[in-house]
Amino acid sequence: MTLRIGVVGTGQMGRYHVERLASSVPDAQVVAVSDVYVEGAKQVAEQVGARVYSDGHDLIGDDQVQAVLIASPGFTHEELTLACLAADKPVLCEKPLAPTIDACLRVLEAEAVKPRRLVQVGFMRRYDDGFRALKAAVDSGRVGRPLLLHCRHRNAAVPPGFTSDMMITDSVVHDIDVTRWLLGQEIVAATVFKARPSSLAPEGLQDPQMVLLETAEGVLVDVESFVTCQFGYDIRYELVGESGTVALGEQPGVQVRAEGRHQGPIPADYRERFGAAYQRELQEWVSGVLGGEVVGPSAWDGYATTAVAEAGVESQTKGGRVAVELVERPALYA
Ligand code: ISE
Repeated sequence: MTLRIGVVGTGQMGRYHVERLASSVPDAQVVAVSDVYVEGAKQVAEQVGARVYSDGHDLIGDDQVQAVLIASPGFTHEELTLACLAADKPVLCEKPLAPTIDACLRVLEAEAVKPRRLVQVGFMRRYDDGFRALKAAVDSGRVGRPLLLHCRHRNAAVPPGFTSDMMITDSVVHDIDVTRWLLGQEIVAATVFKARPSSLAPEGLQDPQMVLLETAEGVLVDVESFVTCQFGYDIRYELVGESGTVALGEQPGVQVRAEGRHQGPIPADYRERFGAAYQRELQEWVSGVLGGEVVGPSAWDGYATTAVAEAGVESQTKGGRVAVELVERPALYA
């Protein structure tokens, strides 16, 4: 059985997903693509023999499209996801589910009345071998009850137009998701601290920042967000439990991370670091949809992370600790 997929958005991420679906997800066929920049969509469509639309809604309405992957900019996610729900089509929406809490809640409300889940949010770290090994080690109880989690999230550079609040909503949002998934707890507060800005960051970008998250059971999580670190894509985690630690991304011996991105085993960006995870994310989504089940990160996960990110942005602008209050979790996401 083959799943016929329509991909909305053929920018960097959309193209990347189309190529992967076409080359390495055997049960998937990309039958349609759309982008407001139609010329770009045409180029992508030609590579895989797909139909082209300029409007994502037309793609969603195409009878040939059985499931939709949304990789257009975040501000379009809400209306496109709602359109997929209205058409009863499974949808894999790149993060964020939507940029505001209210928009996420509208998606939750629309999905919560359905008999089964249709929405999956693209938090790909959950599909990475290393992150799965980290979770397995924590769940095994080998290091005891989790107390602290240290996260390092460094990007070599960011595209033009990347703003200080996007460091939370586009970047730290992954660490928010990993925290909730790894610990199985919601986050109840966020505080953002601004470091002395790097002279190598673009004018006006507050880089780096330190984000302190507090979970419902009192685990403290610090996230370093440094998006112009120059040397490469450097993702590290260390969980501190009552009787030990589990680390991801560290290697034995002293590691000097400097002197150019090509030195040492440091990936250049998230596509290189998480290539296998993206691959598994797509494969498991396609197999799940074909089997009638969507089990990956849910609209609830999308809502909860946006709620924490919004608290982070409020702390960033107004200062101080901002509490997070979630609505009651609908039964569909129990
Ligand atoms: C991307 O999703 C990532 O994985 C990166 O870590 C993040 O910093 C980047 O801005 C994202 O778009």
